[in-house]
Amino acid sequence: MKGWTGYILRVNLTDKTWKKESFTEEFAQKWVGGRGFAAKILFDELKPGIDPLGPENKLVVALGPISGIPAPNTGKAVVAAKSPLTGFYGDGNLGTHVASQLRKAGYDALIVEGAAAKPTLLYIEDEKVEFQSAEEVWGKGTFVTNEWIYARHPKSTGVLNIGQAGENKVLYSVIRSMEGRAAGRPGIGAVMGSKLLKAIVVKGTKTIPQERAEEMKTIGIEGLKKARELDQKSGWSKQSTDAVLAWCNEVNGLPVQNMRKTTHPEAFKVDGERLNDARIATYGCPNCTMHCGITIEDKEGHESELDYENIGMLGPNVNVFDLKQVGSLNYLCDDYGLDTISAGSVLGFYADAIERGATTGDFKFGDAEKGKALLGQIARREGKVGNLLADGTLRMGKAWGKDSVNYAMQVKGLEMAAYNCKSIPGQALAFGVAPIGGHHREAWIITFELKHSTRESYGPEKAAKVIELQRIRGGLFELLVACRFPWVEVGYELENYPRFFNAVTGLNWTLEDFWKTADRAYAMIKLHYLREFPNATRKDDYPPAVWFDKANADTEGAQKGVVLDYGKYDSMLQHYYDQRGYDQRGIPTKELLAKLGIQKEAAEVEKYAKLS
Ligand code: PTT
Ligand code: SF4
Repeated sequence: MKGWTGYILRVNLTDKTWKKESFTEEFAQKWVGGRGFAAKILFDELKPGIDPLGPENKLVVALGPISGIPAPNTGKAVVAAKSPLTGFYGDGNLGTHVASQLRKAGYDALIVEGAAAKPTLLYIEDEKVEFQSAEEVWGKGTFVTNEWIYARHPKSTGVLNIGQAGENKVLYSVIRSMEGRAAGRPGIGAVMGSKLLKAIVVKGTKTIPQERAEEMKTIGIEGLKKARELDQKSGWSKQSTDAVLAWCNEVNGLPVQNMRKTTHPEAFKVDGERLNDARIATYGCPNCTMHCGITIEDKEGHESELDYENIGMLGPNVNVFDLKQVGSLNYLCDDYGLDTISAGSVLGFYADAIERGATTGDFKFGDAEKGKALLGQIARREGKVGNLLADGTLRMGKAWGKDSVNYAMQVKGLEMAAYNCKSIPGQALAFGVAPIGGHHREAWIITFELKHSTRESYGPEKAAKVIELQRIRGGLFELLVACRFPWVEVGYELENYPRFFNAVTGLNWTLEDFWKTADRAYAMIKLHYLREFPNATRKDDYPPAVWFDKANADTEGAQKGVVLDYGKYDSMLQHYYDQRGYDQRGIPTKELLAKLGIQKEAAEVEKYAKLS
């Protein structure tokens, strides 16, 4: 089997043992890698109902057949576990040297099970696995932990680590890597923390197996050059992801004041142009020629790396329009290891709830200083407020009672990213049906919707576009595993990816083959969901109620008075289910599951829930 190392490293923290396990070519071709491997492994190995923060949960780090190989933007890894935030499968994707180092060490995936008795650093070097003490950095932030690790290992080493938020099991804590990389929004950092696993350090000395290595080298290097050319021509990385902020503000799609408003006259102060002006350095993931990580100096003088989602949620969503202050809030999230999107949503929701009288407190929209203090309380789970806010918006809304949950900007427990969709139905659907909860990664339909389609439409074309994007973004790129930005941002052709895959594996796949594997991975995640929530309904695929609430419509501007329409949303959802072959609850039918070759998994789910 070429293209895959053919091995998974299984580590048990409880008894400090490890095993090198092989997998079959059938497994490799069926699940490809990344999210596919993680979803299948966790489905097979986790019993439904287990405590996500208990030793029964497992952390999976999974790579794909092109991870770590010099080719456009392959320095990425998928991290996954049962999410403590959403209660079912959750994952994230981050730039890290782990992508190449774990594969050079001879593994396509790492499974971490059990829990350590003391703070631990897991050290992996080929066939050497060590359980080292991390007591010296337990209680410390991710920046100090990184420095501590890099003082002992070269910068090319693969490093994953957590901050205080992960240690204290904040339900939306992330895993961090390198200078400014982060992933695992649904609390995958808390899973590491619950295992007293402070860091994973990986070095490998082998060659990643490739069927046609010379061909791969040529097309990979060509690809890297092409991605750089396309980026330079388009000028995208000048403002990087934040290029979208001014546009979102213009089209009434910006999250302002806990997504109550969709635009703000001061938004320009935190837009891509201002970000580029304030730039002090640029960072990126390994194997990337279009580095998009822009850092600025924050209010306290720290270097803080900002992306659009971070700015949108920690800036306008909490009415903070001072870029340096947004930088400070972002720096603290990075250091504590809090997800910036959920953190911004939590702060916005808290200020909103105080304003509406749902709870009491002294935090107001626009108060960046108090916001910073709150982030510390959250990361330490300090006091009643810190402890509640550490649990995310859904639990906060439930605790405050009455109709508070309606204002929690989340889907399936995961806070939504920085797109305010009360007048953007397709993107609202994309959030509603994102398999792990309110993530924009799966289908970012907003630009298609506003530039090439009819904004008001709830028609089948919107459902079709969501599926097309899910197959590419949540499928192809999460399975292979590579960064999607060369394709999505600068137009690097999708057809290149099967070429890479075929060169490393010797297979002859087309994009169509990837769509089938993508659909299988999505169906698998739905099976995780149904097994954990046997009473799942289509309401679970709805965005927050407030987006349908006339009283919450914009009071001025081009989208004045517009909110989502319940009946029309529901029929668009039905188009999505029909086109995907899902039943009325949004669950794949037995017929579809058989077509995707996952009857065995379906039978397992039927022990707990009904399939149609
Ligand atoms: C992703 C989510 C995003 S998506 C952002 S900004 W974005 C936030 N980044 C955070 C951060 O930073 N620090 C922090 N403490 N929390 C953060 N939470 C938020 O997490 C990221 C880039 C970006 S920048 C995006 S869109 C693309 N995402 C990709 C993806 O998901 N898959 C893929 N194959 N390629 C991608 N390329 C792009 O990578 P989650 P990164 Mg992130 C600091 O993980 O859980 O999926 O949530 O990975 O290495 O930092 O690169 O406008
Ligand atoms: Fe990382 Fe940005 Fe390059 Fe993607 S484009 S690999 S997110 S630096």
